[in-house]
Amino acid sequence: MQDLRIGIIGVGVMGADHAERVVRRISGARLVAVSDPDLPRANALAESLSRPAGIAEQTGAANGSGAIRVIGDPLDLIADAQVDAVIIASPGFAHAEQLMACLEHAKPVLCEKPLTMDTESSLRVVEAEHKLGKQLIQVGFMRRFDPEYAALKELLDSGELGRTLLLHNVHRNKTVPDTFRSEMIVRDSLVHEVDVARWLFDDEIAKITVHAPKPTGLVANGALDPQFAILEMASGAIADVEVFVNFQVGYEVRCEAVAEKGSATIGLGVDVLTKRAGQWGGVVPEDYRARFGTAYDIEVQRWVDATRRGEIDGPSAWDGYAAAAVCTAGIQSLQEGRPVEVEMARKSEVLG
Ligand code: ISE
Repeated sequence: MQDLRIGIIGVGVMGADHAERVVRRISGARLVAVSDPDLPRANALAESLSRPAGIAEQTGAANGSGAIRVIGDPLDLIADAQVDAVIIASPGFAHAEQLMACLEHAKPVLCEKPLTMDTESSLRVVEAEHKLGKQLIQVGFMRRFDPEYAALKELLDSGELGRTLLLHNVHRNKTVPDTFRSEMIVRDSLVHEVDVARWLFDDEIAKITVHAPKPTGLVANGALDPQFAILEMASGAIADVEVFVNFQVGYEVRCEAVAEKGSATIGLGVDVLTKRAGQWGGVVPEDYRARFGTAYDIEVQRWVDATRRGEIDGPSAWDGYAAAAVCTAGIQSLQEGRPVEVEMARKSEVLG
């Protein structure tokens, strides 16, 4: 079978990380094109990845992949006959149009979260995909591919601990850029735990309350950071989430599930404990690329393998839509200071 020829849209932090992953670590796929409004950035990345690793002066093929083209307009990349499948790592506001173009050209796509910016546009994407009669969209909720989260899911699903009653989640970033405002904390960060709660409970979120304690004094842009969300599942279970994106220390993501006959915690970061200079401890990862590197590798490899079989293997457009509906309600809760019911269509009505 031929290698899957991949085009990546957006080569900022995550897109560049995926580009390197596809070129250096993923089998059965080749990176053939990138697109980014920052052309010098796209050119530099394409050039560096078109060279074999470690040989800076030489140009030409890397892993037998050939040169990586830079295509200015993301819609041209999607339409390009040499691109079989697309990774969207552009900012969320660009996703709806790019996803619709992928559907129009029948291109399988791995789309970073959020699926789109709000409930309505996400539903339009779900409906357009459904009309095609084939799942082409997978959403980049990478926690589902992290070995620790996967083990937690397996344990909870086994029933060994009885029914799961509560989830306590912590999601902390070292810092974020000034452009990262209160709504983005919901739509781009909390959205991960929205998906985790839906996935671990295998249930929809019926109501969300987002509380904003007095913010840290260390952000200049007035963002409400940290935030504390309560997610009420349709079945009556509850998840709470602390999101704190200017924690200063490093990247920390934890999840504790409390069940009828025990609890289980992941994300303690207990790797190598060292003792030196009168102190003991370990390392806090700098960011999500370090913490979830393995999860991203597994996610992209499984997406490539599934795409070559004509399938998806991970969170669907529906999962992206459900998360968008919860985040839309979450932003309203943050603005109005009250719990907000999640408004979303019934799955059976949309997907039959
Ligand atoms: C970022 O976009 C991510 O997806 C990270 O996983 C998350 O921790 C971060 O808050 C987001 O900005």
